[in-house]
Amino acid sequence: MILHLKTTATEAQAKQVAAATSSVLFHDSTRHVLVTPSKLKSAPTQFESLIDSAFVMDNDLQLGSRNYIDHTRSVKVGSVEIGGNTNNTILIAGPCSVESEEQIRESATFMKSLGVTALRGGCYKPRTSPYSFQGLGLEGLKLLSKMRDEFGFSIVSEVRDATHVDDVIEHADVIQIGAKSMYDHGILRACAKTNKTVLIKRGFGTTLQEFAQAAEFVLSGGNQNVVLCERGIRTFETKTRFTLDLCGVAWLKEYTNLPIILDPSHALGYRYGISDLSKACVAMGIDGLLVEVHPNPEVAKSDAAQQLHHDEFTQLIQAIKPVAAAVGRTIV
Ligand SMILES: [Mn+2]
Repeated sequence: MILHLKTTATEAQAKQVAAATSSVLFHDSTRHVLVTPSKLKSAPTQFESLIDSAFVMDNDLQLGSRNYIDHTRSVKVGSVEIGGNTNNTILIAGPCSVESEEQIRESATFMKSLGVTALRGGCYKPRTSPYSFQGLGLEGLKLLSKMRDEFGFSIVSEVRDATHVDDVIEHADVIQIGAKSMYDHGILRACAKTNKTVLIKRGFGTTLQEFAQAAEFVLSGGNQNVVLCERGIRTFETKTRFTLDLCGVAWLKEYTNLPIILDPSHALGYRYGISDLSKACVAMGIDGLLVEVHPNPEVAKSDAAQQLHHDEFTQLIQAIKPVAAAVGRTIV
């Protein structure tokens, strides 16, 4: 259950209700909000005079639930709003990894020429092998900051573990929590303390309920700027890298109030079908699309097989625009 306290309730009173109901407490800038364990179905009568409204939930999908907020929340990606009253589908694009200043500048120059406003690039790579390229770390984040300053992008970059979460929060506009890190409570709690937008990727073995509950850690810590990103789950199929779960996207749209971004690149794992998949994603009326693009994918230090060449990405944008228009959305 979610309890909104009256704006006149003091911090001490809020803490008292929280202790009595075993609730998580945060302040959403207008009022104290308490989230009780979902088994609590009615507000305790002794605190009735402090409570403004109560929302009863049937499970621990609470702050992110449509039963709490019956529309998609408005969240900012840099200066661009998604969700809320907008029909925006934001394009987030760039290389898998920041590899050098020349490479990221070439990417940035190209993205700017296409009107892309959100540049992505990994600096701490959660690789499956310790012998693969691990990313440039802080040096990479500084290069991304430089690209923001020079070109005006918002920067999307990934956190791999809690040791550098503060560096990513400092340098990025959108903190991406990777599929392999979304259970890391150190990262989730650190992201809850900032107001920057947090993009949570679904783990490839994560159920939809677990995925939505990862977002609850950030929301209940006080940061309401959360978006969910489906990027493929592991199935019996081995011909593609993962299986993009569009059924799961339908569920997320129906039951959660968070903007949804899709990542076809990591799902398929190969260049050849990214454009077709992107059209399918956009047709679902999603809030954003995240695509890996590299100036020279053949020599990319990570995810070489799936990153698009620049001309392929130009064609992808042309391909998705009429699909977006057909479902009443605008690519931004
Ligand atoms: Mn990648």
